[in-house]
Amino acid sequence: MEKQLQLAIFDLDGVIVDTAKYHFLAWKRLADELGIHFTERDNERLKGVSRMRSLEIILEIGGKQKTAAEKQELANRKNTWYVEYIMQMDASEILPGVLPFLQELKDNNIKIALGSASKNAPTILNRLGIAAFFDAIVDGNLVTKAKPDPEVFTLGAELLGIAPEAAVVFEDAQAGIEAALRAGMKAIGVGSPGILQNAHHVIPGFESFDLAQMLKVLGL
Ligand code: B16
Ligand code: MG
Repeated sequence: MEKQLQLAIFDLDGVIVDTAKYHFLAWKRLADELGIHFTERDNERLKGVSRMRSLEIILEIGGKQKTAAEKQELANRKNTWYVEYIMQMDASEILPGVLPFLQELKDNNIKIALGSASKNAPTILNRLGIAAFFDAIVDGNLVTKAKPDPEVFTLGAELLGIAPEAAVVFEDAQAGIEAALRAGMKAIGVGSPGILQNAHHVIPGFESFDLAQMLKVLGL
């Protein structure tokens, strides 16, 4: 069993915790200052997307043009507010079933990695009190290429010396499922099967999901 599956890689936002609501509050505050009408529906387009690309999408929505220096300042301003929100987070925000699943993986000597676009990932894991579960943390500070590029997942496996075929990725975004498949890894979608069509399997969340089920749905 260990030979077939040695590593589980987790996306952060939408899989371990729902930070999208805090991203929305901070982007909304920035959009209001810029006189741009930005809705929760628009916010869906920002999930899994980098900070700078998210800003560019909002500017596109508002039909605004900014210089590179102005964009950097706006992205920094949003991030300052976002960090204020996430500093209030605690373990109660870990999505249901995640903690026992991480513990079960650890108890069974399956390595755990993070594969997230967020530059704030280490802060969030620390706030949630789960940083110690992770054998490798690959985030927006380490990789430059956004999902669906596989870099964020391949780097985690490389750091741990594990072959991609022995890794499974948990992802809530279609671009992340594609990245996992391009990396040659197994992909389990977290969310709706309608959206995450190419995944090997889709679960609604980690409640009532365990290692035995994971191996079964992956045919291992
Ligand atoms: P930051 P994930 C992503 O996290 C979020 O889904 C996305 O909305 C955000 O813009 C991105 O991280 C960058 O976050 O501004 O904190 O660097 O889903 O890849 O875990
Ligand atoms: Mg995500």
